[in-house]
Amino acid sequence: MPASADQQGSDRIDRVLVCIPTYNERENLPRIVQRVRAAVPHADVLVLDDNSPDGTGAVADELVAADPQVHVLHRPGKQGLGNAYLAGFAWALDQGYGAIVEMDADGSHQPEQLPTLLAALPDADLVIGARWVRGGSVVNWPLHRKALSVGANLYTRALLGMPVHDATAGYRVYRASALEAIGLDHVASQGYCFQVDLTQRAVRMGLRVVEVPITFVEREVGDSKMSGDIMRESLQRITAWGVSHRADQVRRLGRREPTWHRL
Ligand SMILES: Nc1nc2c(ncn2[C@@H]2O[C@H](COP(=O)(O)OP(=O)(O)O)[C@@H](O)[C@H]2O)c(=O)[nH]1
Ligand SMILES: [Mg+2]
Repeated sequence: MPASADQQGSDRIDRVLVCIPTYNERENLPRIVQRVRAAVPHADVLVLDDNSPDGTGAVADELVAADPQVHVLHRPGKQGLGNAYLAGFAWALDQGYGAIVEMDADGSHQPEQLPTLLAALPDADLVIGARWVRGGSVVNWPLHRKALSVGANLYTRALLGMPVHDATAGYRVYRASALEAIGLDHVASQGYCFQVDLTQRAVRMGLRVVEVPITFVEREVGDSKMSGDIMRESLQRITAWGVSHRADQVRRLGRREPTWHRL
């Protein structure tokens, strides 16, 4: 297994697919798709809709009919953000895309910043659009959401010891070869901790993770799907990964082997 997925040399990183998961984003979807198409005209779009009760799926069908660069996967019901992305990634790899983007539908991840993220990909396997780095920011988030995000990142760093400042961020670009190297079959995270899960898998494999500062803008239309269940899943899984990582470190120290977080 090479340290860098780039060494495989098989990626066509100019073949870009922007994956947009949607649950009740009827009003936001046309606007975000139009912004993506304007900001990065060579990128294709894949909408991942979980049978939204508000009819987002029908709106997606209209966009698909109007533009051959827009695609949709209709899924039977709400199965979580991570689950939607896994379906999108499998589709992207099957279709031969070289750069696979994660982007929220609600405008928080500004398509106009995507060229900056893509510009970092030649020297990276995973580019994270980061809020909690110098130059990064969050606009219009209430104090409790900021505190939750900063706290989750501090907790994640403390437990997992990763050299990443915004492991929970959802604006990302993966090289196809990075997703292939990570192997998606064993990823069980369904909700938002999916982001932390893939970050730790990438770091553990020695893939190049680069953070690029972004300005995250809170949605103006529609409701957040963040919930107590999502937070509980994240807390439980990150704690379990942390305990297993620290136990592994102790075992390796006993055998005088290097630990993966010292990159
Ligand atoms: N397909 C799908 N999309 C989801 C699901 N949960 C959230 N999303 C989408 O994920 C993105 C981020 O969700 P959002 O509610 O804005 O989370 P927040 O930004 O953390 O408040 C949005 O595009 C949502 O529509 C889900 O279960 N399935
Ligand atoms: Mg949002």
